[in-house]
This record gives sequence, structure tokens and C-alpha cells, in this order.
Amino acid sequence: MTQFKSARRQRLVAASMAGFALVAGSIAVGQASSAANHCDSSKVCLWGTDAYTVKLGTRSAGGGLSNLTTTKTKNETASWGNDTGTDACLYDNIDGGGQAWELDSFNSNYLGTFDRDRGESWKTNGTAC
Ligand SMILES: [Ca+2]
Repeated sequence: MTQFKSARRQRLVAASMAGFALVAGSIAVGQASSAANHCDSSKVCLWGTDAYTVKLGTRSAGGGLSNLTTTKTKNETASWGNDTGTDACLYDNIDGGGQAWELDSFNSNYLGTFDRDRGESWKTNGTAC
């Protein structure tokens, strides 16, 4: 009887673990797509927070280099979303200068402690950074 309970308990634990893994997987996928969904469909977006809020700019694919010049946008990018089929690029300096961060097609991310609040120009024309 004890052995039966133990086997049943093990199955329950295994089932719970599988359920947890499924839920955890869904959350991970949900975060990536919901972040991208903050950006308009078929656009590239920059935000001022790690949580994809405080939108700094929205552009379509195919756009050339553009500087972030206002006090609200210059050196303020903390996260990005790219809901287009081509890569985009964010640069540390104006006119595409300095360090570059690839904004991958159909992806989104935040820049992290060392790279946030540095972007000063960006392009969406799909060419390499
Ligand atoms: Ca900068």
C-alpha cells in the first residue's frame, strides 16, 4: 500500500513538473511576443524603459539613418522591438557612429546596464550595422 502511494505520488510530482515546464515555456514565449506587440505591426520601435514603455520612436522597414536629437530621445533608448522582416540598427553616436546594436528582425530586447541610454541614431534599411 505504501509502495502504491509512493508510485502515485511520484507520478503526481512528475505531472506537476511537466505542467510547470509547460507554463514556464509559455511565459517565456509570451514575454517575447508581447514585448514586440507593444510596437505597431510591421514597425521598428525604441523605448525609454526596460519594460518596453515610453516609446521614443517608430519607423517602418526601409528607412535610412536618422538621428535621435531631442532631449527626450537622445541617449534614452533602453529597449527595442523589431516587427519587420529585416534587421535594423541602433548607434551610440549620431550619423551611425560609434558602437552599434543589431535590432534583429521579428525580435525585441532590452539593452542592459552598459548599453542603455546611449543610442543617438538608427536605421531600418536592413543592411548590416
Ligand atoms: Ca551615445
